[in-house]
Amino acid sequence: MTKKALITGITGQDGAYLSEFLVKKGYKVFGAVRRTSSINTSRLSYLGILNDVEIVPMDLAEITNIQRLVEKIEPDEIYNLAAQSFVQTSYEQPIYTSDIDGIGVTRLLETIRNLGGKPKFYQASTSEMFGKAQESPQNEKTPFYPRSPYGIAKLYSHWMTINYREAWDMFACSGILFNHESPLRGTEFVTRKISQGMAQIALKKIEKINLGNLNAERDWGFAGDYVEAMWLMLQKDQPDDYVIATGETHSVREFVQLAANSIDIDIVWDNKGDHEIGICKKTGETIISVDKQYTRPSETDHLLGDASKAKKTLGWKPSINFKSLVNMMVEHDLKRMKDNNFWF
Ligand code: NAP
Ligand code: F7E
Repeated sequence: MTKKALITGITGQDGAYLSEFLVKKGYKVFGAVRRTSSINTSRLSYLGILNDVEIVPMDLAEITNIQRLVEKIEPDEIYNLAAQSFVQTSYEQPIYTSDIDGIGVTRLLETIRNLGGKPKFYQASTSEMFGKAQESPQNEKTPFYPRSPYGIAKLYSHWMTINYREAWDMFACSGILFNHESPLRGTEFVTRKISQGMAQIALKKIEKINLGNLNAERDWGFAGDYVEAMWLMLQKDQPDDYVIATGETHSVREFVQLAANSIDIDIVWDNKGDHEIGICKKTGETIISVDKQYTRPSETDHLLGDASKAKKTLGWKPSINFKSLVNMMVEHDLKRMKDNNFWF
């Protein structure tokens, strides 16, 4: 029988890649979309799968909506990817972020519990829960120390997912995913901001990119690899939680350097802290500046994941390395800009 999957957050980066993955596997995919003045399905169109999924209206703020929808669709698997996912915004909208990223998950879990606990459930947890990392690398046993309202809301829903698994015997998994990026990444996240900025510099549309903390270190992987891990978790006999990461960490400065290399620019760094600049070696022009508006009130300085458990138990491993990821993102942005394909 055809399996049915309900994906919340289908209009986002991961929602698009997961839809593509599940459609290829033969699933009937339902994609929950919240009401906005213009429905943003551009990522699904970009991957050429908009007509292969069924869009259904659902907001994580509204439990009656969730209940009616899950009851009607009777999915075999629910992937909860919907969230206010931008850390910086969570400092300005901590209550909204807590409601959607925290309580919203409990709304879904309660719905499943009331329906006898049938659909398997995937929760999009995050390395932001490690925040001020207590050890390095971080694995499933590393103590949490979130540093933002986003990380705290996600930690609540992570524990809720575990609690519903233990209390109500539900098949609920939490994937602790480290940063994963792609050409479909939102333009406010640092990787895409850099790849898009470099493409604009190459085509002489802008002169420089303003960034925040260049020293922050992240374990960056490719989103297309990470959605497979979500699916693998729900195919096991027993539900569990898994760290998904590449096992390599790089600074924002390194990302910038490689992205510049992709457009044949070598960067020389000058000054320190808030006054640091990145200069094009050939022309002497400043192409990177630090702007304090992009720094955070409390930062997650260093993340490095240990995905040994996922490798051993799920047979999962990443296929794209850091350098290829950076090149892929800049190349896509260059092509889109040359083609005047402003889908983002
Ligand atoms: P994203 O691109 O920002 O997508 C978020 C999705 O959530 C969008 O489809 C958005 O809809 C939807 N959404 C937001 N508020 C909603 C609400 N109230 N009701 C229903 N839908 C709502 O995020 P992503 O990068 O794909 O990440 C997917 C999930 O993984 C998120 O939960 C994120 O927190 C988590 N995560 C991401 C990473 C990463 O590195 N990407 C790492 C760990 C965990 P609109 O299109 O209408 O805005
Ligand atoms: O920041 C620094 C910034 O916004 C990465 C989300 O998907 O991954 C993502 O959260 C780092 C931070 O992602 C700029 O301070 C410097 O240290 O790209 P980001 P994030 O905060 O790591 C986790 C795993 C999630 O779960 C989240 O949903 O880069 N940084 N300069 C900057 N960041 C931004 N956005 N913009 C800058 O100009």
